[in-house]
Amino acid sequence: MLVEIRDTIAILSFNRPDKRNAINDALLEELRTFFAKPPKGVRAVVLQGLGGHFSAGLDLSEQSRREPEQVLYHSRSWHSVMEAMQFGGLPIVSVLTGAVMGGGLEIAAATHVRVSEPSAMFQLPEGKRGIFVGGGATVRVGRIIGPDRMTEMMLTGRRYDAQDGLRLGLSHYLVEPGEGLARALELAAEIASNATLVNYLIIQAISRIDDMSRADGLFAESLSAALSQSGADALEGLNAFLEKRKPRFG
Ligand code: 1HE
Repeated sequence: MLVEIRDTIAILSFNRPDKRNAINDALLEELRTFFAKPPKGVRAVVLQGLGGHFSAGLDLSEQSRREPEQVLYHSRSWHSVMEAMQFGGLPIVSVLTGAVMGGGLEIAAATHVRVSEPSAMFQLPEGKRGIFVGGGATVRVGRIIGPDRMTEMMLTGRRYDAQDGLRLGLSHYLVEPGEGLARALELAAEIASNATLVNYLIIQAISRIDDMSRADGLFAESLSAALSQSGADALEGLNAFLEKRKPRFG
């Protein structure tokens, strides 16, 4: 995986184009290492796949016959990386091109803002490979498109195109061919200019509140508001608005 730091943005690029950026264990570990300790000063991440495909999912060539226990650990190791991505505190903008399949879609679903190009194809082909999903799709993809649609998607192995992906929320933006990275960088810069604590709360609180009862969720929202509205950044945001200028957060 290539890592390039541009100012406050880290650009991560899957770089196995001849394997359609299939995710082998080594690549998964590179993601884990990056998100376990992101370089200082990085405020947002852009994640893309080189060679026209985001990722064709799990590297099937590494999947020899496995015992249930090994599959359990393997799936849990995907889960821990996806959790680190979704809840690590760094906003991630993904650029979705070509195959966004299986584990590729699971990774995309752990990113916070998804920009697709017209080449994007969304699929969960696991059922066709004789396996179930194991990288978090039931929770993340299921929440985006709903469990009913995910059931149908897996049973039939259907492929959604970029327009469908946009309509269903698998991507948030659909841009012209070749413009995904530029749009993702613009969005990442916009996000990076927010207050760090507010980005952190957006990432942590909204998804967790979804797991809570209504009453607990409302209380968690108030606590998040209390945390965010008492510091220097809240004062700066207010002053900048009143002085008709762009805020400068610490
Ligand atoms: C791969 C993989 C892969 C391609 N693992 N090697 N994912 C899938 O079931 C998707 C499988 N891949 C495909 O359906 C197609 O490759 C694509 C639609 C993505 C691209 O098609 P195409 O015609 O551009 O390329 P290709 O000729 O099929 O593939 C080019 C090479 O990449 C070829 O290797 P080569 O050595 O013969 O050149 C392919 O074998 C290789 N390749 N995809 C390994 N996935 C946490 S659990 C998650 C579970 C899953 O993700 S299961 C779903 C896996």
